[in-house]
Amino acid sequence: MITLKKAVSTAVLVGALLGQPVIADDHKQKVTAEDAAAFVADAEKRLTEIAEYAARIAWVNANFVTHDTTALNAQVGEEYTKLGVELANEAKKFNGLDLPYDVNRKIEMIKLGLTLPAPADAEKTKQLAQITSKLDSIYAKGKSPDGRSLGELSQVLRESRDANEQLKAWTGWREISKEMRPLYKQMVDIANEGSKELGYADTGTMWRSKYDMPADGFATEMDRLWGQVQPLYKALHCHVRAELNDQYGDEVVAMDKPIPAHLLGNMWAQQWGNIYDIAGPKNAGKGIDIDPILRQHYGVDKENVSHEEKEVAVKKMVKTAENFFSSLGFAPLPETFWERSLFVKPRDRDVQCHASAWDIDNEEDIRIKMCTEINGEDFQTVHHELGHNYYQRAYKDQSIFYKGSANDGFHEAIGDTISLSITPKYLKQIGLIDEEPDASADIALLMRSALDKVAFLPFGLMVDQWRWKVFNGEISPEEYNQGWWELREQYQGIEAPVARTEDHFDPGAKYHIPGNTPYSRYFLAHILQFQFYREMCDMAGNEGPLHRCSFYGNKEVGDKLIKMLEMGSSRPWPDALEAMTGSREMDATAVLEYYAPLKTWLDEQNEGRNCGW
Ligand code: X8Z
Ligand code: ZN
Repeated sequence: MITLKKAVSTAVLVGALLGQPVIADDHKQKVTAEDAAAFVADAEKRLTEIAEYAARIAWVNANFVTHDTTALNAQVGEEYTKLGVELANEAKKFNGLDLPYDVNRKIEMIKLGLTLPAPADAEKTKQLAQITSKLDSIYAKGKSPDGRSLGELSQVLRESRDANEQLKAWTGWREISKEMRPLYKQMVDIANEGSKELGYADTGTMWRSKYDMPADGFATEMDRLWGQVQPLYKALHCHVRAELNDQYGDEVVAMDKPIPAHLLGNMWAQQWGNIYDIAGPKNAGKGIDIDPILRQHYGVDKENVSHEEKEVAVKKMVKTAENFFSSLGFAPLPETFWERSLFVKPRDRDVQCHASAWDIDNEEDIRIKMCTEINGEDFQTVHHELGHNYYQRAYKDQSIFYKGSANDGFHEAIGDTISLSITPKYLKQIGLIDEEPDASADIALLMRSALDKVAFLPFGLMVDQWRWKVFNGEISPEEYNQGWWELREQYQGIEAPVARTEDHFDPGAKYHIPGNTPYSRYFLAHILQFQFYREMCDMAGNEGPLHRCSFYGNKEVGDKLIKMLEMGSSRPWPDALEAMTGSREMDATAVLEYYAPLKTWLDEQNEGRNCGW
């Protein structure tokens, strides 16, 4: 999450210049372009004032999840939504006026600013804020019936190879979200009412209107990109299922059915890198086993690591990520980043452990909040979060309306683009390994990466498919869970390991559902990061295979990246994409190029197998 959820999201969103619904204008009073400019200037001032205050409350709430901080968060959320709705309604009166570019773009941003608008009814606005705050806190405090945290349960999925143990962790976590169901339904109803008042058919339509194109066009765009990568996903799925079948037998993993969701090394089966030991190639060269290397490098390769030692190690790992950005020409992180961030799960209180990056004052006060572990997964996540922080700092001199990324997928892609450059060559350069494995390790390296990044694609797509259908009523509250599992099966080829009922609310066990963070951004980021990376590698003069390229230390590449980040959301996203890559279209061919050797290898392995589900 980019944070300031409620607060900064107004600034983060991109105006859908073409995607606006037609709103009848009764022009009772005559308004001019000057009025519009004055309105924008006033809105800018009011939003800036509340943003910092709301960010501080959200930060304290996420770092100390208690009854009182949750109440305070609801209160400021209510205030913020009220202002957002008031401004969005007022903005309508300028419809149809011929306005200068910036005034027009900012007005579109105001109309689209909120993630969950409330209707102009004080009681419902309050209710909505209380519900969303409560959902957040249920997730943050969630424990399985036997008292285990998400971190502990995730460790079982990551490390245990006992299907029963994994099943217990999987079902245990999903008990936390049962109580969310009635709240979620109420929230959907109120937000839809709010969206309708602003002129959108429903909240999902409003979400899809934030991409500088018509809402329908955006859904088609997502399908088009998915179509490009689907054959690669299907090949990976086929091979992984066969390997899981080898490990667990026909009883647990059938060769003609979707894969049971508890065996993929991750609570949501969204990234599968943790089952590399099972799914990795047996007959190809050896890759790099990064977890023990990191533990050794950061000094925690022993039993009984104290909290303090862990914090020191994590800060060093964050320093490594900072160093990559510095090598591209980004200024170092401010001292306050190190003083104010939360790096390790505290021992004595509830925090919102889901990793996030924050920009508290829209200037220099950037921070991360992570319950970091020293392992490959969090090594990547640290780069991901810093990508948000460097983006935030790059656009700090823009208007509050342009303090956001070109589209929300760009924000999610930057840190990941950097971490695609964590190649063996780079690891050797920074002293994590002594020798670079030769080309015989390529399939192993690509498989490790694909288990995370290719496996993620259909998950990245289905989460909002579900929400769009919930918001437009295609999935009714009586079918919340069934609808979720149908989409999981359709897109991912995954199934629940045990029967689920409408007593459960499995979507709620994924952070972004109670947190109301739109999810299409992550799907886009998984395409865009390869597009950016390919371009940056070309610039760096890479001549070898794409997946071996690292642009570490290349200031020319950094300069180009910084220029795009500085644009914030001042221009429609195709302009930013063009500035960076020369193309105005999102395009998955770089994903296909990156994994091409793996695809060939997978197709060989899959010969004679019955793929699909
Ligand atoms: O939520 C995140 C980041 C924070 S924006 C840690 N991610 C998605 C997830 O965890 O579900 C990154 C990848 C997808
Ligand atoms: Zn993120």
